[in-house]
Amino acid sequence: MKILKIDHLGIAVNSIETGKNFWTDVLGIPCEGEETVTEQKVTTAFFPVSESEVELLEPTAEDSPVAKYINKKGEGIHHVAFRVDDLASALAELKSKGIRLIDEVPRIGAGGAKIAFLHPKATGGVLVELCER
Ligand code: CMX
Repeated sequence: MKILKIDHLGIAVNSIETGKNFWTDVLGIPCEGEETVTEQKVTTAFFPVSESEVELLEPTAEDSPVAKYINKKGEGIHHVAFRVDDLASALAELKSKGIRLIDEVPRIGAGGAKIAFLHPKATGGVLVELCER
């Protein structure tokens, strides 16, 4: 598998409206747009920084994985996403190495990207997303 770059850092917030003030007003990074990903029960907002992005994640339901995370750990860094050249083959390789996958097959995330998550118990405590655009 080939990791191309850090695609984005996912940050869990209670409210994008409130949370984005730091990124836009203080750091001066314009918001590229918001999108609700119904399947993931989150609304996302992207803030491009050079070749990577910061992604704010606001839960849209109490049983959203992001709501569960905030309830347990509070707002903050939720996941790191790496861009790969071929997600399906990366997942096959990781599976063959015994890495616990949350998503065995790619699914569609924000911006139409193919995404898949690796379980934090298999990565040293970090929720890792792989994405292909
Ligand atoms: N980072 C690090 N550890 C995490 C974590 C995270 N984001 N989320 C959960 N964990 C840890 C928990 O702390 C817990 O550890 P302990 O057992 O040591 O306490 C363990 O993982 C299990 O967590 P849980 O609270 O019981 O939650 P679940 O097992 O029900 O779900 C997870 C955890 C990672 C499988 C689930 O959140 C998931 O499937 N995530 C992937 C999907 C996702 O996060 N979508 C939102 C983003 C969508 C997008 O970017 O588009």
